[in-house]
Amino acid sequence: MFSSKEAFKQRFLEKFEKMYSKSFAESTLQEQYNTLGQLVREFVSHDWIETNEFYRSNQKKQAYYFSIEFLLGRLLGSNLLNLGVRDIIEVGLKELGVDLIELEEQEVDAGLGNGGLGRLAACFLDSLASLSLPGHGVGIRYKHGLFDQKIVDGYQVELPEQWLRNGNVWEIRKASHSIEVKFGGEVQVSHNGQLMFHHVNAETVTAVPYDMPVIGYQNKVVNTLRLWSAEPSQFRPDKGDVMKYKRETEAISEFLYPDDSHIDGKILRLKQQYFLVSAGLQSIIRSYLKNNYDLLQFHQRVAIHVNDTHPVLAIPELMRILMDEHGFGWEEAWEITTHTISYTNHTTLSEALEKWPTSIFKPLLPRIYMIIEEINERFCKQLWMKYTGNWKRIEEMAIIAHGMIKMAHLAIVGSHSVNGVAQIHTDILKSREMKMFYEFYPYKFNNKTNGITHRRWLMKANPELTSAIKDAIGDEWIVNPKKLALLMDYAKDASFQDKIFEVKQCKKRSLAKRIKSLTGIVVDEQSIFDVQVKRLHAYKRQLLNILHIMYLYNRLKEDANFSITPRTFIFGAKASPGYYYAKKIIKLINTLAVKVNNDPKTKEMLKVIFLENYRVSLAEEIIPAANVSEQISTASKEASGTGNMKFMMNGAITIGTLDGANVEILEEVGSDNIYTFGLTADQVLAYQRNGGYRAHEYYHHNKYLHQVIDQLVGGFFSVTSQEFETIYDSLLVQNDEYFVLKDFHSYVHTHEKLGAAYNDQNSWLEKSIINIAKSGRFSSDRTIKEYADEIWKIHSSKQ
Ligand code: 26Q
Repeated sequence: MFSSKEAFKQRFLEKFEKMYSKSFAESTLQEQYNTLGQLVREFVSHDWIETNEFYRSNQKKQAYYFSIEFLLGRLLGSNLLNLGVRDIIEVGLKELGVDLIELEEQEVDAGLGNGGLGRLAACFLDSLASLSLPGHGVGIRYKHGLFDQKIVDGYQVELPEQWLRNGNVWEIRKASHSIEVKFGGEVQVSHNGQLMFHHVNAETVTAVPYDMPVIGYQNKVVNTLRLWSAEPSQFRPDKGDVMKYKRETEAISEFLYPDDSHIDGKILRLKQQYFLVSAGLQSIIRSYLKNNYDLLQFHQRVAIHVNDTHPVLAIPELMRILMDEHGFGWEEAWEITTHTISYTNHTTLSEALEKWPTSIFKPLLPRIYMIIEEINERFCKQLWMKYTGNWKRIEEMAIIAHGMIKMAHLAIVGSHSVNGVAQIHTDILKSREMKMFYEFYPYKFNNKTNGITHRRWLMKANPELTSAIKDAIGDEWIVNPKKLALLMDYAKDASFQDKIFEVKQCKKRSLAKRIKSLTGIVVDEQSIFDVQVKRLHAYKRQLLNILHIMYLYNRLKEDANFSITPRTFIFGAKASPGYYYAKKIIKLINTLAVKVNNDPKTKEMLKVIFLENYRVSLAEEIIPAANVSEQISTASKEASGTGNMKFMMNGAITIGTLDGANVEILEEVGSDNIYTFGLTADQVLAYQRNGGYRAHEYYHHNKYLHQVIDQLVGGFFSVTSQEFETIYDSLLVQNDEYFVLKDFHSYVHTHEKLGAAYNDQNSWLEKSIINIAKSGRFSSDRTIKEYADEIWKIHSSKQ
């Protein structure tokens, strides 16, 4: 159907007329986008059916990636790329007077995630399909994704996001596959030869699946992302107050929680988690049984992965289904469950470790609570056998203690694999956060360093770089990204360097245009584009970046001999709505921007840009244009980071701490091609242990640092002196929990080296090419192969 542009044009026009019953001359961009999207979706139907049929008839073991977030972004462009029809369609549309890029921009991002964890899930789906692996996503179809951010007078304002406002061409509602999920009520026990548990008086919610195709890269594989939506049940007995029931039911899939670090223990969040898990599992088991498979072999045919602890109720839910609905005894059910489930940890921040008070949990999920109690009791008995008399240790490792259920403990005990997301993160889990569990279950722990899909983050986001690479080394790297290493032969090649320079300039030019249209500010395309885009968090230290810019500004103002290569500092970041400090940092960036950008003495040298509403589609414009990638978290705090990989793949040079996957980036590119600075994780951990850090000493001993900190509260900005007091206090009154002051000197110095290096363009371009060449290791294809081989034991249909 898309074999020739003529065939495409004809189908496109026919489709348009069918959908809109008017002449194409009257079409709007939105209608054109819908038409194309619908056409593409129908085009993949055949392969979708075939893929499912293939998995079924070949009895393929299937993996399901359960995640509370999938941060997909736009789908049209990446679907066309993966289908291999982008060029034909682009030409065909052009002949109809339609610009494909303009159509792509009609699509609203599917922003069903907060940041790293949700985007990782999206990259994994792309890699699973592209590697012809039987692996699918299971998530929630939030009516509203992550809030839209507006900046008003420098402050973040949140608006409800409305990704479904123009419909969603990629999804198919499958009402006939609906599932009933039960909340509340009580558990009755009966004795009928064996103990039987009945969940009675429960409130029922209907989970309706919406399926989205996940298209592999030119391999005819189409996997499924199944997103569940909560609707009022048809089968609910009349219990009065129908409107209240409807409201409360629909609330379950209404909003994505906008918090990615702080757990506030809201009951609705727990409902979301159980809703996802119960609907997901029941539906997997339903189709499993339809194939006449034996549940005793469940773990040989199905792998279930829980993305952080959010879907960890999959463990007691699978136990419940096996025991209460299918008559299994505890031991058998436990054997099946633990062999089915695997778990990834994404954080060591204690405030982000999920805990639920039993007082909330028990009334909402009484049967699940009983099962967790039983898991806990049996686990504690095992602990007692090994650590007899060591009450303290048992108490610390217990799943339920002091009226709280610790979800990470449940995840470790109820799964066969526990992994961190970068080597240093896994090491920290093993040696600190989860040390006691590692000693008890050493065989469960493993590392799976994160990755990103090079299809979206290189090929789609940067077609110019893609063709430069292809011209040099061919296209083997597309299916085998490690082959990007062939570029090493070109790192010193003057004409390839020129090309890479031209590509970067081209992407900087486009971004500069975008910046102009979004903010009205003109930036110098010759300046260094220095970028920090990620969620706003104290530990990610956007503040360190700001203090450095203030320092540069002061030096330029005060010392006529001080000069720098002109720089454009670009920020993008959303703060959780309730995170007061993070919101102040946004205000600080914007306040600094106004000051710096308008000062006649510095405005040729320094620009500060805050791009509002940072999201996947904006990332695709920003990242290819970056010269410098800021990855400056306090060492030990960033589990992996994935932005770091996207920048590297697009030829930016990292300035970063030895944290998360930066460590592995250093390992790949060598110390000449990345700028590392600051405390190491061990040093940070040692300070935390011995309490030996005195932030104010750094304030007193570094006059530049002293100056910028004073400026936060001293009338330097035209705001009240209270405006940034919280930030000032975090540094000097609260002793700078994230070691901003400690690392300041090292950061400034490293920036100086980096700035000097940029001026030697040949050597800079060489570094840039080496980064691209070495980025193959960070393709999520590598990561997913490791999960598939070592954890899930699933196999490619091409084998
Ligand atoms: C949980 C319960 C209640 C409310 C919110 C949450 C919640 C939601 C999202 C907690 C955490 C998250 C997201 C965490 C996250 O994105 N972590 C990042 O994961 C990336 C992928 O592994 C890593 O690269 C980052 O280092 C890590 O910060």
